[in-house]
Amino acid sequence: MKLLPHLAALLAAVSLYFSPACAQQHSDAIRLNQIGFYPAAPKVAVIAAEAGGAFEVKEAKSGKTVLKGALGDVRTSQHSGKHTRLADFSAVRKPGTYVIEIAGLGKSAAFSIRNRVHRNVAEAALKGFYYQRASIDLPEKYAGKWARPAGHPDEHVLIHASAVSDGRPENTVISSPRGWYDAGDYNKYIVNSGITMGTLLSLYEDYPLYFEDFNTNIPESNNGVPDLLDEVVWNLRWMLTMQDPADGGVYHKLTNPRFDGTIMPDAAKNPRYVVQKGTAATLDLVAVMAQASRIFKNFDNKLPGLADSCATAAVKGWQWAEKHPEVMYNQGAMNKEFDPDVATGAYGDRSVKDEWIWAACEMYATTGKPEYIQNIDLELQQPMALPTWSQVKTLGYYTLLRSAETLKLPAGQSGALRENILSYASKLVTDLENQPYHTVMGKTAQDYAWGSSSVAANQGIALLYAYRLSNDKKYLHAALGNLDYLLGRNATGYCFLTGFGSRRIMHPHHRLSMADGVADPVPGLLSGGPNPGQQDKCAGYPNKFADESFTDSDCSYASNEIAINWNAPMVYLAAALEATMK
Ligand SMILES: [Ca+2]
Ligand SMILES: [Ca+2]
Repeated sequence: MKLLPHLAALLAAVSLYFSPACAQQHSDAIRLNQIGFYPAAPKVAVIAAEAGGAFEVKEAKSGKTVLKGALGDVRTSQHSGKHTRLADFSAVRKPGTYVIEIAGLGKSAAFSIRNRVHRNVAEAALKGFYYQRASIDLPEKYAGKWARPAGHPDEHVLIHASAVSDGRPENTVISSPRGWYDAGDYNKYIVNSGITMGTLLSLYEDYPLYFEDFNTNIPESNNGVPDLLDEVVWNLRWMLTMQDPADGGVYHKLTNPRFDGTIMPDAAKNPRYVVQKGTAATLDLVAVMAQASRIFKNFDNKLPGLADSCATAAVKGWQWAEKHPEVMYNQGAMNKEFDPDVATGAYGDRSVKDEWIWAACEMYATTGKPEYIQNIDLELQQPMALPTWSQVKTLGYYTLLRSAETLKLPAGQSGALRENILSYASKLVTDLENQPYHTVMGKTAQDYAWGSSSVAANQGIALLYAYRLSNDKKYLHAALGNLDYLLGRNATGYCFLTGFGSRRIMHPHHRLSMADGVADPVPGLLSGGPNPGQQDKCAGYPNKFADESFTDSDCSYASNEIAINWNAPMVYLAAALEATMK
């Protein structure tokens, strides 16, 4: 059978010819946003290798050179000591598909220059939440090859011994369906839902018009409510069930005692509990419900009564918190006192000062009643803190700024808010021109915290607020730079959003993606990103450098898990830039 090798060679040649994207091994040393660039935006690639001094931008199809340029000066990474050089091709503005070529290194993968270049990214990142939905079938019509039966109906959830109250003794059954799975696991946590919902609701409030025709092909598409809000409602209705109707307190989480194995949701049968009420969970719920009530007031004909339910829940939660101003969730202490022990994500917090600030700002913005902030130290003279699940005061600042005119905030207060955000943004962009990947993200090793991708995205959001306050394009461009970071211009060379890029995340720590038998991971999910803590001790980390401490392995919950509180700022950054850049 002499023919066979020839046939194989011929087929290989044919496939090489017809799939140029795969045919030519592209150079991994040319790092850039693997999706593309807006025509008018700055465009930068980073060369992470020793290279000659010149680069060319070529049309991908014709190979025609459209720009020849000189590489920038050598920059040295503060994390690894490695050298990089910049290829600035901002001058190429004509829409099209291009590659970058460097003598001795080869070509980059093809990328686009066009308007609305990140629209698909923004839509997919929001659709990522649909794939995380508990208690509902995901049919092929909406979920494609990731279709799956419903899991975790959560209609028979038990009151844990730590959560008993008058009228709800231990093992009382409550119904608490819907919501999103938090991350790679199947539990539902109020605290992490808080920042996630706040970020998505703020995105809507900041860019309402943009979401009028933003369709993510979900069951609620074309129902007269923006799909962003429909997705939020799936989790909002779950959150409402987490409040004890008798006293307004909110259970910290709905959880298995132990994590499920690597199984599909419909195969999970372990008992589920709601555990101890706490001040952080309650105030996070207050903030979300207050914000939701002012938004859904405008959709009362489509979602009758929802805004009122949210407003009532917010007030009841606030009253509970006033009586219990500092009940902390301490899982270790809880496990000593009560059974069964709970070993899932703790989301324990050391301070609820910031939760008080956030809830107070949202209550004030919704009701217009200044008494909500009267006894709260807003900490406006302190440096701004980037939002994380345990530090949420800045979500309140964003809301106060957005509502400054309607609330008629005193000039001193709105000035302090403005100064707070602008001075934070100004520090972010300082020394940008010396950074190895020319990004705000990664200036210090602290940026590479657990879930560092969300640091990049949240910095981008802060920069966008600074841009809208100042109209200074350096902030807009730095925000874009952090999106470039997330989509490939980084020290790992990966595009961190599943389903996108020429160097893709294929093995996130995500039970759904691991158990579904589909090779491609569930799309639209943001990988956590580099984390030098390397707490999972997985094999596969290339080294200990902060900016490279990443491995695309499903064992790597420390660098390659996904989480709703990381996806939300990704949705915000991509959609807000789309709305701004067009
Ligand atoms: Ca809709
Ligand atoms: Ca806190």
